Amino acid sequence: MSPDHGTLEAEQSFERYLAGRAALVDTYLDRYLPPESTPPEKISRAVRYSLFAGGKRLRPVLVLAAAEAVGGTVEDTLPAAAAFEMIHTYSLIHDDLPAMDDDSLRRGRPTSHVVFGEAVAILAGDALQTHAFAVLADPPAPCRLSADRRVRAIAELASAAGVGGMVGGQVLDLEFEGRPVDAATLERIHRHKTGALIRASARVGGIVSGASEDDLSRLTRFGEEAGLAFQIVDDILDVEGNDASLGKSAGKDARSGKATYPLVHGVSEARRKAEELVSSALGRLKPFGAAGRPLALLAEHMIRRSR
Ligand code: GRG
Repeated sequence: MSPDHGTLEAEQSFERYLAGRAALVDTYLDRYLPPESTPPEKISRAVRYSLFAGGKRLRPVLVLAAAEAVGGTVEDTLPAAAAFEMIHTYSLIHDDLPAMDDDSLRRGRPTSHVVFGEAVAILAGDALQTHAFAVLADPPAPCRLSADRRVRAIAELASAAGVGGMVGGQVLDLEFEGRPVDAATLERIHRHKTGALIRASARVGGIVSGASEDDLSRLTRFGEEAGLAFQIVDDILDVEGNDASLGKSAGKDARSGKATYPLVHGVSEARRKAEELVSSALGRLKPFGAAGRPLALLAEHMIRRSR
């Protein structure tokens, strides 16, 4: 990573590192996306409303930290980081729709369809999805990513977000609402619905940085374990958190009969499983030495978080 963006040591603490990287992502997104005044204004406002609502930016920071582990640069990685946040935000907008989870609170604000109406919320999600692939296909300077790496990153993101990943996981999640699930099915839902995008964040950080096959395998395993741990913690927070602390409706999983780790395994076993997964994920990073430290701290942060 180039020194002008600050190393973890220079930033002194992980919280400052995280805030600094999240701010880089926000600045990039702000410059890349059409201003609110761009006609038709309603859709430009709706896109920005959800994107700049205070999300934690964990996926884009994960892309940046994975790139850092294998010697990538911020300039060449930011378009991919931004693309992951756009896909993630689209998924949240659509997930909150009346046809899916029917939620009225997200990132501490009324959801997109509550503010802009259902049609515009659907279109804002669609717009974010197409913007994500546009920025990866044709990233503005100073990014100098080769066409080969761009195509690989696009393929990776498309497959993680699509039927074999997030969309497929969401379908399973809806299908099993209110029905008993066994442990294997629950893990399958989690690995697809949430895990696929987190796994791909780690992989794409490696891909845009020209990681070796061995390093890419390490990032893949790391992403799989961290991704599942992330969703287990999300399930626990839904039980233990509240609307104000989470910025979304707490207790929603139980009310809508969702398949969750606390439901199937109990809270303490769910917590133990998340710890075990992250400990294994951290082990994958050892060969990266100091360069893998931000990634390691990010994985620990993902399971210690309170929102
Ligand atoms: C609608 C195609 C489609 C997919 C939806 C990811 C997803 C699939 C739905 C989101 C529902 C949900 C609450 C899943 C749990 C895990 C998750 C993605 C939580 C939100 O991610 P955070 O905590 O959110 O990183 P912020 O707002 O900080 O970005």
